[in-house]
Amino acid sequence: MNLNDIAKRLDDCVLNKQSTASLRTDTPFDLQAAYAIQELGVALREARGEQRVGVKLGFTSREKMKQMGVDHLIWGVITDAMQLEEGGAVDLERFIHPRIEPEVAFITRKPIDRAMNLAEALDAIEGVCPAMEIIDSRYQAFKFTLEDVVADNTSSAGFVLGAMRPVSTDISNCGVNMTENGRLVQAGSTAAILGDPLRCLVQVSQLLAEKGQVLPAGSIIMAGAATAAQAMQKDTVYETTILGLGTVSVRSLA
Ligand code: OOG
Ligand code: MG
Repeated sequence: MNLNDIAKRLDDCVLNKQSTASLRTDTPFDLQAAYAIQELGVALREARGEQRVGVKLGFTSREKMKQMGVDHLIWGVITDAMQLEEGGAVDLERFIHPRIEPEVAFITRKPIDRAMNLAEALDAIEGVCPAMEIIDSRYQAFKFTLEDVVADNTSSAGFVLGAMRPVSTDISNCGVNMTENGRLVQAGSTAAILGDPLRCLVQVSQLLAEKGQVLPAGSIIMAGAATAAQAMQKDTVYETTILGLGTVSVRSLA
C-alpha cells in the first residue's frame, strides 16, 4: 500500500463505521509519513465538502498517555462536520466505538503564523471555552502506535464547545469534572494539560512553524484531554464543568 491507499483505508473505516487492525504491519511507515497520511485523509474529507475549522492536540496530559500507552504530543485537524451543538444530541450510530473526554478549547483572533512565546500566543487568542472531544479510533479496540494514531488524524471524530469567555483569569489549575447522567466519571485539573493549557498555544505555533503552515484567525484549538476518556453509552447526558470556565454538555440518542 502507498500512503494514499492507507489514507483511503482509514477514511473507509470512517464512512463504513468499521475498525481495522494496524496498517503498519502491512506497510511500515514513520512519523513523517504518518502526518502525510493524515493530510491525505483530511483532503478526502475536504473533497466531501468538509471545512477545516482548527486543530487539536493529543497526549498533552499524563492521564491520556497512561490510558493509551503513547507518550508523545501529537496533533490533528478538526472540521466543521465534527462540531456538535452545545447541549444538543448526537447519534452514536455515526461512530465505531466513541469515547468522550473533557477538554479546554481556544478560539484565535489573529493568524498563528510563526513560532510564538506565551505572551504572543495569548495575544492571538480571542477566548477560551470548556469543551469535550469525541474520539473514535479507526483501529480495533483503540489499539495503536504513535504513527498509527497520527495517520488516523489522532482519533478525531467530534467536539462540542461551551460558551467562550476572555482569557482574563488564570486557567492553569481549574477543577475539571465530567459526569454521565449526573454521576461523576472523570475528575482532574486543567493543570494536567502541559502544566497550563495556555502552553498548548505555544506548542501549536511551533508545530505550525515547523510545517510552514498558518492557522487563520477564528480557528479552534483543542488543548487535549485533562483526564482519561470515557466510553460513550446510548441515551446518556455527558456534562463537563471547568471551575471558572463554565459547563458544556451533549446527549447521546437512545
Ligand atoms: C488519541 C487522541 C488523544 C487527547 O486529548 O489526548 C486526544 C486517542 O486517545 O485515541 O485526543
Ligand atoms: Mg482529545
